[in-house]
Amino acid sequence: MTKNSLRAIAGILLILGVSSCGGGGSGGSSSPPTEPPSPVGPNTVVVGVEDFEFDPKSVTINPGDTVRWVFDGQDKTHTSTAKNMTWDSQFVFQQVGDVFEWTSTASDDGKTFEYKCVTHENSHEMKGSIRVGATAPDPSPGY
Ligand SMILES: [Cu+2]
Repeated sequence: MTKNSLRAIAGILLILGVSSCGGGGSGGSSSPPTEPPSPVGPNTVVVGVEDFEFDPKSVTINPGDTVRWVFDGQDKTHTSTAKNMTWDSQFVFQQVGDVFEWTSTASDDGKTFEYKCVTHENSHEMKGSIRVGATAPDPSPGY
C-alpha cells in the first residue's frame, strides 16, 4: 500500500466521520411486545391407558382440572373406574387414541381419588390415583 492510498483512505474516513455527525437520536421509544397473560384457567392432564398400566400412575391436579385418559394399548378390556364410582369409563378404550375424561370440581379440593381397571386390577395391579389440590392425601398402597 502506498502513502498516497493511505492518505486517500484517511480522507474518506474523515468525510465519513463528519457526515455521520448529527444523526442518531432516534428510537428509544419502542414498546416491548405484548405477550398474552399466562393461562390461569383449568388444565387438562393426560394419562395413558396402556397394556397394562396407567401412565403416569398417579397425578396431582388443581380443582377444576380435567383428567383425560388416552388409550395407547391393544387390550380392549381396560377401564378407568373410580373406587367410589365417581367415574366409570366402561369399555370405551377400543382403538388407540380413544379418550375418557373426568373433570374435577371445587368441592374435590383436598380429595384423593383411587381408581382401577376393573379387568386388570388384580392380575396386573392396574391402578392409579388422582390427587386434587396440594392438600390431597397420599393414595393407598398400590394406587
Ligand atoms: Cu386393564
